[in-house]
Amino acid sequence: MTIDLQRFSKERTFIEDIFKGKKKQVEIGGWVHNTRTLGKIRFLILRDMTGLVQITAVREKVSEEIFHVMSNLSKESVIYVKGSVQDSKKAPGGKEIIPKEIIVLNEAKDLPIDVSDFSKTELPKRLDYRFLDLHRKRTQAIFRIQSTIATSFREYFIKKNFIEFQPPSIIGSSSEGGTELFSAKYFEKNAYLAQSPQLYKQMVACSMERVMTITPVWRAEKHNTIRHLNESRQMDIELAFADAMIVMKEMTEVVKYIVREVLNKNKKELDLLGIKLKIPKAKYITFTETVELLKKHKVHVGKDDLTPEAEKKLDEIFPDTILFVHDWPLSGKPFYIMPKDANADAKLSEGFDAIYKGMEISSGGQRVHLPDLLIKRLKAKGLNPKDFKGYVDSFRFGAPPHAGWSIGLERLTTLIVGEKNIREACMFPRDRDRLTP
Ligand code: AMO
Repeated sequence: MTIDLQRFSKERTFIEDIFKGKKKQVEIGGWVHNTRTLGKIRFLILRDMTGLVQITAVREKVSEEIFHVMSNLSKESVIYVKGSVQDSKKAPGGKEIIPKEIIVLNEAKDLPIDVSDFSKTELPKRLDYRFLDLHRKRTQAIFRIQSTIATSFREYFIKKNFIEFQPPSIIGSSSEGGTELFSAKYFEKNAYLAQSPQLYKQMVACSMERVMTITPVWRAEKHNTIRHLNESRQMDIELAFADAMIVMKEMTEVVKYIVREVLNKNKKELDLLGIKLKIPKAKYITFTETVELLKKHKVHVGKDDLTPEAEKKLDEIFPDTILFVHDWPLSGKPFYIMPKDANADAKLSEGFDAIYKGMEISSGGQRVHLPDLLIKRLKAKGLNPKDFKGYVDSFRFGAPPHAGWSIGLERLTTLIVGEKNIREACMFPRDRDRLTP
């Protein structure tokens, strides 16, 4: 069966408006969320993108056909309903629909996963059927929040006169060092999938000054962890005439803005997920101070990196805080990060990591904009400056000092929605074992 979709799109009432408005006759469409039988009454909960409403059919008060359809509906079938709105103390939200017409647009049969609010289907199985998992209110809540995060990021920087740019996804040489590259054939040449927009955002900032992008990146990391994906999205900025502290302060402000926007726009979703979110504070601390602090708490720290255990402890010590760990050891940062005070022999760097809710959400810093120093740094990292010639040369013709960072969109989403596994915050994750759907 079908309906005239053009007519319906004009006449349709969204479910949340039934509860807000005074409209008596409505036409609605959506999915069968649940059904219930009570003697001669059939109840149906209908779900659309805005909410749930009860449809009630009492045998003597509706047609034989409607009663029959209501008695045989399977969950997640898609239906069209025309009916009248009636106040009801017993119905959820205080209103129900008395149906005059019901058309089944597509029947759903033998669901392979449980999509109810109390679903116990495990994550891998849910991901095998992600298109159906997206029928769950909980799953939808996560991605509605993710949409607010990405939109707020963009909004914040556009308001501050940044331009949004689109980096290439196929690149000729590594942007983050030699490992972890997916290779691709590009006609006669070898090419790679971009590990980050790093080199391009620097080149653009050196002319346009303030740039931002949200872009997919690919990393062939073989380990399967709950914090890594092989394809993820990065939210990046780059600023000319800036150092590490200037861009750390930008991150403080944008993360606060994002959290405030999620609190304003996603109250329903946060309630559904049971999340109490606070606008974070910011703290700036050096790597050396961090190591000393963690030693006092008997937590192991790497020579030039923080372990996941260390990041967890830092969240216990500084809850609801974006912790910027700066003056990072140079050996632990990529070739493009400026050595401390632009001194080629420095042990420390102008790079930092940002830790929030027990996980690294971002790294960044001031960049090397001086070609000779950049060549030294490439060599020190065991990379061949010839492979980066175009990039190095771009700093020979008027490149100001500059700095920037990147926040992982799925990482930040995972933490804000209180999940543990990053796959929950990626609609169609790509990991070591998963390439479909
Ligand atoms: P980095 O490699 O630290 O820095 O990445 C920046 C942020 O991106 C996220 N991220 C990931 N998320 C999921 N799975 C992954 N495999 C993954 N790898 C990274 C994290 C991380 O903090 N070019 C630099 C940034 C800069 O200096 O501007 C870079 O890519 O949240």
